[in-house]
Amino acid sequence: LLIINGLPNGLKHNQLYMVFQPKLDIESGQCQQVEALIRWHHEGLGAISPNEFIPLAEQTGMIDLLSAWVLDAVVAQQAKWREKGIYVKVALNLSSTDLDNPNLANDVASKLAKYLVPAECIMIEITESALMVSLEQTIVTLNQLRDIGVKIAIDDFGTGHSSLAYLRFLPVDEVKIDKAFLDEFETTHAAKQIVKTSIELAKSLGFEVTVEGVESKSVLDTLRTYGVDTIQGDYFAKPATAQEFEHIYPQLN
Ligand code: G
Ligand code: G
Ligand code: MN
Ligand code: NA
Repeated sequence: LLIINGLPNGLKHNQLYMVFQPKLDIESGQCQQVEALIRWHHEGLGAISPNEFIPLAEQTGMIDLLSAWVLDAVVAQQAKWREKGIYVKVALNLSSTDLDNPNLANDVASKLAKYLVPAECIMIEITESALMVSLEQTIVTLNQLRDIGVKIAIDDFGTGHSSLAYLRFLPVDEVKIDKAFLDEFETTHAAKQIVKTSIELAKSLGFEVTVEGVESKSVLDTLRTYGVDTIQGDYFAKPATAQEFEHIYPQLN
């Protein structure tokens, strides 16, 4: 918990920054989107994983501060890239607390206006479990975001308890199959079947499908036969700083 008390100071002293992992179109291999992921290089402790500090930020209420910073950083970066002729959508991760905030859609709209970035350039990834918290406000917020033109992706799909049958009533554009299934993909028949049938059902219900955690060519080749739209994983590209991404971007197009 002590770590999280250092967050405001960390933000002030530029210890936090975003990295970007390409999401590639499986047909063309082109990078039309990236996922923005936060990193914290703590002055005393070195790199702290978001797996550690995001839950703490949520518990302490500091997530508001953090997510506001992420939103600003992502949209500002988006504007810089557009000036340089790099046109990629950026997906950012928000937590359930953010979706419970009745001002979120307004905050997003103001940020887009501030940096003159079109709403279609931004996607919001929310976990399945976030959907289950405070459902009423969450649905209101999601609909407001869709009205603005922001796309919504369900992250870590398959780990929570939502079903695709239920998701089709929500303003959801994309489903991201959880990495956990990919870890077992080649060793466990069940994991493979879950991925395969989730993709088929999601596609037939009209969702875009991303598979993340792709680490090998053999997995990629199998996924091609499943009809996935977008793939993300270390096999193609690891999360990169904005500057690194600008260097690899031409090779991904
Ligand atoms: O990038 P990495 O694998 O270390 O991310 C670990 C977890 O932290 C993932 O579940 C990811 O969704 C989450 N995460 C990464 N960046 C952000 C962020 O900016 N905001 C939120 N809320 N979660 C993030
Ligand atoms: O929970 P969420 O989907 O937001 O988490 C995304 C995280 O997954 C990112 O931090 C990213 O670093 C990680 N990730 C994406 N692809 C791979 C991969 O192929 N291998 C591993 N080990 N991690 C990955
Ligand atoms: Mn994500
Ligand atoms: Na995920």
